[in-house]
Amino acid sequence: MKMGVYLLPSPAFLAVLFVSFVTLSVHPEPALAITRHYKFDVVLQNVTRLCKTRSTVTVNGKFPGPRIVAREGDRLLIKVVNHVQNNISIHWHGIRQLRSGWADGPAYITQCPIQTGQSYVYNYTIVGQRGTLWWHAHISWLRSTIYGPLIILPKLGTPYPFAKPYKEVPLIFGEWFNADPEAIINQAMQTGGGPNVSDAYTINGFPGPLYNCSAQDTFKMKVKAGKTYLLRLINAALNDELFFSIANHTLTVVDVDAVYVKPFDTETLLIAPGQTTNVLLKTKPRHPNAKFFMSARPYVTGQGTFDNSTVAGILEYEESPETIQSSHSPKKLPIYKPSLPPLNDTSFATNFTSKLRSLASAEFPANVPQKFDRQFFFTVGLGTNPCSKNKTCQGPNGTMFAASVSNVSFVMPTKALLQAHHFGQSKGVYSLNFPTSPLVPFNYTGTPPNNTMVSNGTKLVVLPFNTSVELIMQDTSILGAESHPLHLHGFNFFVVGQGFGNFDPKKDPGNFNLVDPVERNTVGVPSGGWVAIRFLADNPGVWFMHCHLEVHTSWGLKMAWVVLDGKLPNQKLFPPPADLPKC
Ligand SMILES: *[C@@H]1O[C@H](CO)[C@@H](O)[C@H](O)[C@H]1NC(C)=O
Ligand SMILES: *[C@@H]1O[C@H](CO)[C@@H](O)[C@H](O)[C@H]1NC(C)=O
Ligand SMILES: *[C@@H]1O[C@H](CO)[C@@H](O)[C@H](O)[C@H]1NC(C)=O
Ligand SMILES: *[C@@H]1O[C@H](CO)[C@@H](O)[C@H](O)[C@H]1NC(C)=O
Ligand SMILES: *[C@@H]1O[C@H](CO)[C@@H](O)[C@H](O)[C@H]1NC(C)=O
Ligand SMILES: *[C@@H]1O[C@H](CO)[C@@H](O)[C@H](O)[C@H]1NC(C)=O
Ligand SMILES: *[C@@H]1O[C@H](CO)[C@@H](O)[C@H](O)[C@H]1NC(C)=O
Ligand SMILES: *[C@@H]1O[C@H](CO)[C@@H](O)[C@H](O)[C@H]1NC(C)=O
Ligand SMILES: *[C@@H]1O[C@H](CO)[C@@H](O)[C@H](O)[C@H]1NC(C)=O
Ligand SMILES: *[C@@H]1O[C@H](CO)[C@@H](O)[C@H](O)[C@H]1NC(C)=O
Ligand SMILES: *[C@@H]1O[C@H](CO)[C@@H](O)[C@H](O)[C@H]1NC(C)=O
Ligand SMILES: *[C@@H]1O[C@H](CO)[C@@H](O)[C@H](O)[C@H]1NC(C)=O
Ligand SMILES: [Cu+2]
Repeated sequence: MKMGVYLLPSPAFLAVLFVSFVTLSVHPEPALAITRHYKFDVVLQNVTRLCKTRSTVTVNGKFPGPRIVAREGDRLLIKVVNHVQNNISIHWHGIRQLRSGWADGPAYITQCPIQTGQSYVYNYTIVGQRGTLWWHAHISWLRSTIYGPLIILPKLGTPYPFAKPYKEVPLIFGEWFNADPEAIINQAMQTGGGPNVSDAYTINGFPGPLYNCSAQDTFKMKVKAGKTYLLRLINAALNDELFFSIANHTLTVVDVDAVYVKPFDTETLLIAPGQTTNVLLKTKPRHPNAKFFMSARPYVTGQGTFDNSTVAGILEYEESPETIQSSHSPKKLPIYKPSLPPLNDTSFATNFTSKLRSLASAEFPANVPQKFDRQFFFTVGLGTNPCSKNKTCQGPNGTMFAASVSNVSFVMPTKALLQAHHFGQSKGVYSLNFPTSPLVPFNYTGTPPNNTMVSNGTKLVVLPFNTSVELIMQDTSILGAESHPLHLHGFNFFVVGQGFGNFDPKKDPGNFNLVDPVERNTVGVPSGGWVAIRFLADNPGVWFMHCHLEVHTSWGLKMAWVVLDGKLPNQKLFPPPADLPKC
């Protein structure tokens, strides 16, 4: 049996452990921030799942990739060396990157890709964040195998706002494809059709026993009775939001996207690609003489085909001395399965997300902008592009699938936007005319318009430093309403309101929560509904915003914000690093 057991030692132990391969800066005092060095070699590795072996692009030959552990306040220097034929870039998902936008990672947005044989040192400091984030490739579909946890421990001497867990365990969900994901998306972009769906979901890289030829590849978590474990859940799946539950155990949600929330109990949770959720798992007081599945399967509202399979890991209790003395064979223990919501359970999704509230304590306040300087109304959804004359296309009615924000399907530039902005060379690269609201209003969630064609361009919004922004994102029913997990780089935002149907600018703002709304970096725009977010544009740079369903991003559901430097020296983007890749 492959034992996929990943147990994190307690934070105090980690501090000692890490000194062995971390270069300390000049101050060895433990309370001070340190610089942590990592090296990521991007290499091919044969990986076997579901009895199929595939040459896979990995970091350091590992799938999932290595775990980064740091403390709030630390600087990270991560040297990425590209040994494969693909272009590479890596994004540190959810890290604020204050003034260090050069290290954010999305290819052609903040940097040119790291080409074969080249390297780049990502250099950034973790400021005001603690919890679970993650890192992943941010070019094409390479994040299907290039991803891993990024764990931020609180500063030494700052306890968690909940009882110290006995152990901490990252659980990272992914999607496994038997075919090469790069070939899948390249073919789909050629034909205009929907890409092939995954063959399995995974937990820490393992599909588990519910798939054919997979029982050997099961993530197992061994626990002691009567303890509290902190599970750090990360959804790294490419295209699917997931429900997750552990049979016979209740979970307490304490943190999302590296921000503490008011704790609440739930049997099942929902996690969108890009999101993270920390939960406390209290184990049973005594060995239950049973094993328990930890299962995930998708939440789907769209109309296309999808991977409807279920991944399971196994929660096992360690034998107590009494059990070992008794004659039971542990192999014969019964195994319980959780019941997960139906695949289309929008009422569960709505109920769950409405429970998420910022902790909003004196120590961890919710700094919700109480007013806004600029308001934006964006539609998000699918659409089509025409098929070229001598081609047959596999999108709706012989067209090509597309997706857009406010009917602008984003065209990737061939130069990085941040360089173009910083060096005043935007001409021919991007324009600053992204519409503040749709140019042609329509009944967004009613009968779709006959013409589903999108426009396109590399259009951005410019914001002066410290602008407070309110943004309403409205799903459309063009080609079917669908939930879209929207991710904003460079900021956390507050989710001040959400609802179904069309946003009503007269009635809805009256119900906004400006006291303790959840603060995060990725939010699901409800299927056939809208969400309202607020953020303070206090981070100069060029910041990508996109759907974290990778297929929608490929189709153009993305745009970017330019935040200008402020007047003070500490309000300006750092100069570009010398090794910044060139296009
Ligand atoms: C992967 O397997 C192929 C075929 O067995 C082999 O030629 C290749 O060297 C392997 N690659 C790696 C990185 O081990
Ligand atoms: C990291 O970035 C900071 C801010 O730009 C800079 O002062 C420092 O020299 C950089 N460190 C390395 C090793 O490049
Ligand atoms: C697990 O839950 C099932 C269904 O609620 C129940 O029948 C069973 O007794 C429970 N088993 C344990 C060991 O808690
Ligand atoms: C998954 O989808 C396939 C193909 O549409 C269908 O045959 C199967 O019953 C579905 N399985 C589940 C568990 O819904
Ligand atoms: C969910 O799917 C079930 C079974 O396919 C269907 O009967 C039900 O109407 C669907 N519910 C919603 C809200 O779409
Ligand atoms: C919402 O969640 C609460 C608590 O888990 C539950 O009691 C209630 O039935 C749920 N409501 C819906 C509509 O699912
Ligand atoms: C369409 O056909 C013309 C003439 O045969 C050819 O030159 C062109 O490359 C084709 N375009 C596409 C998109 O296949
Ligand atoms: C495809 O064409 C049919 C018949 O003309 C029409 O009813 C349908 O709405 C079209 N679908 C899309 C997605 O345009
Ligand atoms: C929009 O469409 C919905 C669903 O068809 C309908 O109930 C609603 O009245 C429409 N709204 C407007 C303003 O036309
Ligand atoms: C959309 O197409 C239908 C059927 O062809 C037609 O009856 C309707 O008037 C069209 N609507 C618009 C807004 O053009
Ligand atoms: C953008 O739209 C124009 C006009 O419809 C079209 O010719 C072009 O192919 C589109 N570009 C992309 C990248 O989709
Ligand atoms: C890699 O990136 C460079 C710079 O943008 C580009 O010229 C080249 O075509 C890319 N190579 C591949 C294989 O995509
Ligand atoms: Cu989407």
